[in-house]
Amino acid sequence: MESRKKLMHAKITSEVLRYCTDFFHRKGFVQLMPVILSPITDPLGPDPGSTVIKTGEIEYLGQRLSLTQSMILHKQIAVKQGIKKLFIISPNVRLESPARKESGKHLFEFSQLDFEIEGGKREDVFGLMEELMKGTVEHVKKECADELHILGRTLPAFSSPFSCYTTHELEEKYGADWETAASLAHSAPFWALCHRREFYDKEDPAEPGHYRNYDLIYPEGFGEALSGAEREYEYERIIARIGKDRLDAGRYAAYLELARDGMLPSAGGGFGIERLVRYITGAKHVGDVQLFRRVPGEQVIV
Ligand code: ASN
Repeated sequence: MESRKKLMHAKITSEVLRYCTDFFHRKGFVQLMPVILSPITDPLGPDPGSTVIKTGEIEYLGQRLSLTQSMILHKQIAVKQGIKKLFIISPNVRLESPARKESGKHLFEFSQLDFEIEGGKREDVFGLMEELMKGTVEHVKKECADELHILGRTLPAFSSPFSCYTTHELEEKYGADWETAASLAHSAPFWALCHRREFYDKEDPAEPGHYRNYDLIYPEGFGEALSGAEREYEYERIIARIGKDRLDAGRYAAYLELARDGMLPSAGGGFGIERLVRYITGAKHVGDVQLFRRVPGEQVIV
């Protein structure tokens, strides 16, 4: 059964990739190639909830290069270079603590579908993602009906718009660690707004201390699907945020050089392909849907 399951997960992953890729092409997005090594990558923090123990790095011909943690900074640069709507399916390496082994949703290597829209607003991302989620689930139900049946997974049809809460409301109702409890209390995906996060997520100019960002959360306990935001794009704001986060500005020199005369306003987000497949298949652990498992705390076999 285990090897049969692996084949079913591989087929469903393939259908998810096919649907998502076609969807973004249909909507006029340009598909970019991923970057794997760069002097700059997403700092992934400061985030009190983060358990990434270090950024993967190599030294090559005298340059220190990081393994991509997400394509966010390159997405902003691509928008500045004139690509108005873009997406990338990119490998992300996040060297998570072994304590994440049992979370069911953490991997130290996964594929993220990352997208960005020049001049985009939060609402543009909501509309796009809700259509994509519904479409992907319908597509897999149609193309992989036998697999879903054998896996014992029934997926409800859900309707737009998805429910929307601020993280302040969620914390009040479910406690500081709201994600799993709120996810368990829902049967359809929902949006969680306003997190204190990385420097590239826009702080609301009308309400300092509040952020123009969002997470999409899967229901039934599956937790976070996507994170994204409207972006900080003005040089002074970017510098101020990097300073506030006590990041080493020198590490972002190439990005800051490009940002000096301003990035362009944009919004976007990214979601893990494996987490989407886990939600669709109802797998216990996100590593179960990978053909080559990358679960923190587990030995890598191949
Ligand atoms: N992909 C996310 C974004 O676009 C960033 C991340 O994965 N940390 O905001």
